[in-house]
Amino acid sequence: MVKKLFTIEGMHCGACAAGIELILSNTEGIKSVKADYEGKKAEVEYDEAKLSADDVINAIADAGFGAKAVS
Ligand SMILES: [Cu+2]
Repeated sequence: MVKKLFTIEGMHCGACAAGIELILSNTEGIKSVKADYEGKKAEVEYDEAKLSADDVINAIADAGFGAKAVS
């Protein structure tokens, strides 16, 4: 498992953050998600054997938001 921080674009309220958490936590390979609307970021814990950072970014894009990995 790795924990990675992503910056999120397009969240306009706390419900957006909750939506990201819900969608990502239902994504295979993702263990936990903490989305922060105020901070415009999300911390995602995922199985790097199943997903890459790009896969996480794609899952966030499918939820309707832009994401970038924070290195
Ligand atoms: Cu919203």
